[in-house]
Amino acid sequence: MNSPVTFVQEGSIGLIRIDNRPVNAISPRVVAALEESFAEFEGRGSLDALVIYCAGRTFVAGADISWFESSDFNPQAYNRLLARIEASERPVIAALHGTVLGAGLELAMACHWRVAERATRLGLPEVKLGLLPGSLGTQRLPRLAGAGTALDMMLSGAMVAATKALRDGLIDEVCEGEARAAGKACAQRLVESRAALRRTSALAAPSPPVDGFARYFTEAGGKPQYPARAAIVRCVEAAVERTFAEGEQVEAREFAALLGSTASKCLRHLFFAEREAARIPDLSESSALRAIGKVGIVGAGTMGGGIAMNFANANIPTVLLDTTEAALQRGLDLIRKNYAASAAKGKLTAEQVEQRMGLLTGALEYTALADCDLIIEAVFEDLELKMQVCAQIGRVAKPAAIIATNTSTLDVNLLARAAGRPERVLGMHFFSPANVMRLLEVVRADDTAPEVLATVMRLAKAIGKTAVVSGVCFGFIGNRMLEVYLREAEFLLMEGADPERVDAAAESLGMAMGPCRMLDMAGVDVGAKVVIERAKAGELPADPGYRAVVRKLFELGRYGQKTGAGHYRYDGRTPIPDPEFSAVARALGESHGIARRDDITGEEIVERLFYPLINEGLRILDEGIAYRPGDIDVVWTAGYGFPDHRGGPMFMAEQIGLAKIAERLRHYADLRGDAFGYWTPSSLLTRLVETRAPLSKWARTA
Ligand code: 3H9
Repeated sequence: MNSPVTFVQEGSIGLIRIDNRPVNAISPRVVAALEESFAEFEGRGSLDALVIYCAGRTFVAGADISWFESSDFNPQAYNRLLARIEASERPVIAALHGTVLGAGLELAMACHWRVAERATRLGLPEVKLGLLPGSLGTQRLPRLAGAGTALDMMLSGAMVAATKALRDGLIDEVCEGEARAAGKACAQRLVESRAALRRTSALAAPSPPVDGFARYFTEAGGKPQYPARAAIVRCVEAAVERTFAEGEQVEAREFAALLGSTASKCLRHLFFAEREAARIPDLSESSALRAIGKVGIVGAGTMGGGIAMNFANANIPTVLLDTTEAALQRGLDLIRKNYAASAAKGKLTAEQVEQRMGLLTGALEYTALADCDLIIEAVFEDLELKMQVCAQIGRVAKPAAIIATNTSTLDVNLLARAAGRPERVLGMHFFSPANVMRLLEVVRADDTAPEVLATVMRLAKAIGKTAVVSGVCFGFIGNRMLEVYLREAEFLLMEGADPERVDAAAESLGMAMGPCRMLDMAGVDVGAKVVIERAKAGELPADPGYRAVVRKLFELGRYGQKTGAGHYRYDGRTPIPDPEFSAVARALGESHGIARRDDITGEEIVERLFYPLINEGLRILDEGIAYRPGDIDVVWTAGYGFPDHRGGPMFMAEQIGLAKIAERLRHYADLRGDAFGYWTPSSLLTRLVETRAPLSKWARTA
């Protein structure tokens, strides 16, 4: 196998080139090869300087994250190499391009000079993996850029532009051309000027941040589920108060502790799960992809407008269609308002707002969609209406166009047939607000052509979405599991647990918002209409106690935040416990023969909300609706506020133990009766428990 690192000599300059695609991640193999190449430079005493650069699209974007899972992971060899590079008596220049991240930036900071192409972005994103920079980033960055800037970068994990990095002292030069050539030119200049070598570890210890460490500790301590945050602050404090060597020890200790933490394991799992989700098992690499040069959206409401913004943001011309001039104008005005809000926060310039608005065209006639490559219907969630809209789109769309429905629950196979060309149709389920939420469920219908699916998955990435493929079933992956969760929340309410207790229990697990507050925010009416339609279609148990709460709230006009009352009363957006709701829940419980209990604990609430949801997730896997457990984790963490530090419901299930979950499901079946069958452990759960097979390794065989 070719070495991922090569050394060449050009005149009196040595060049080390790292080529370990896709992102030149540091692995044991790269460390060994780098050591070898650096030794070669050290051995050639006639050379004046060394340039380190990378092939491909980026400089080193970090350590190879899969390396952390191996039992012999140890950053020491890499750290020693960085110390050796820094100690070199001849100048070593890092020539940067692409995304210089984690161990890559740590390598750059160990060099004596850093030159970066203008489009380069730099960052220490370890915190997003529940880690901290473990190759002296916590010690070198504060010395270069100051403690405050270092803390901001490491606690956010965000990338900074080369121009800002230059202002902050993190790099020394921004070049216009290619990094390699600029690196060589720097090397020559440094040699000629006999400039003293600047070793980062030898720089004076940084001053503390302007407003001290207390604020950072308080903020980090407020998020104990993310232990990396406080650990980062402690490391920077060590950089300020102690010697470099002592700081090194603090960092090593903290890094080792985080590596074994549950939060980090969960976040690392999600990193790979998100990328794995983009791979479709039965699609060949060669599935021909189509360029999407123009998009059409039917329905200029909140959803349609939000969807349109995604495309305008990605510089794709978009036609927005509605039935009346007034509806269209309202939609466009709302988009402008959203962009103006971003501009007010400094996220967009006035020119960018105009440029994006300029990409949006309003239309009243379907013929305006004739040259679109992708047409998404985003009309009201009503099967009849959506069938009509799909049929109309099918009549005007060009033959190669892809037609997508933004339904959140309906049968995509029916809509695909209504469009008259089912092989060109799939679901694109955006989450509200569609311009903000990063999840996109891509629904593969029975006849969807591989090329159509592959094209939409690639497009999803281009517009910054985290896409997961789902098969066709009610609610797809996310809403089908949500139904289970909300149903159980309702039974708890009717048994006497108040909304605030139900929400507090869900939030104690880490959910962004408990089920009652969430439904009040999303709209009780929206949830109720789905339940009512499904009941009409005979898809729900006939028992009138089933989902009785949402139906009653709808009947009472308690739609949630928008009407000032739902499960709570609202003062603006602030929920206030409401005795009127408690009376409603009590009356419902009595009329449906649900026994009232006053011994419901927080633990019971958590188990009853999440264990049936996990059970449903396993059914979804067994039926082939989701390809893998990680896909379900991505749906719930990216779209439903499930805590990422728990890795998603399926990853959490494995941590809890599948046998325990099966046992508790049976316990609640005994306690509550199993009239609806949902306390019965699913067949996959039973099989996994019996065979003691890990869920994470499960893969569909059919
Ligand atoms: C670290 O450095 C610790 C050190 O301080 C101390 C220890 C020594 N490892 O995202 P993409 C793969 S912690 C392994 O789709 P993009 C990725 O799985 C690390 N694999 O592309 C995918 O593979 P596939 C700190 C990695 O253009 C492919 O590359 N660094 C890694 O949208 C393309 O990735 C980070 O946390 C990795 N580090 O975005 C950076 N990175 O095609 C994490 C990528 O088989 N990475 N892959 O699915 C990123 O943020 C983005 O990947 C990046 C490119 C911005 C680089």
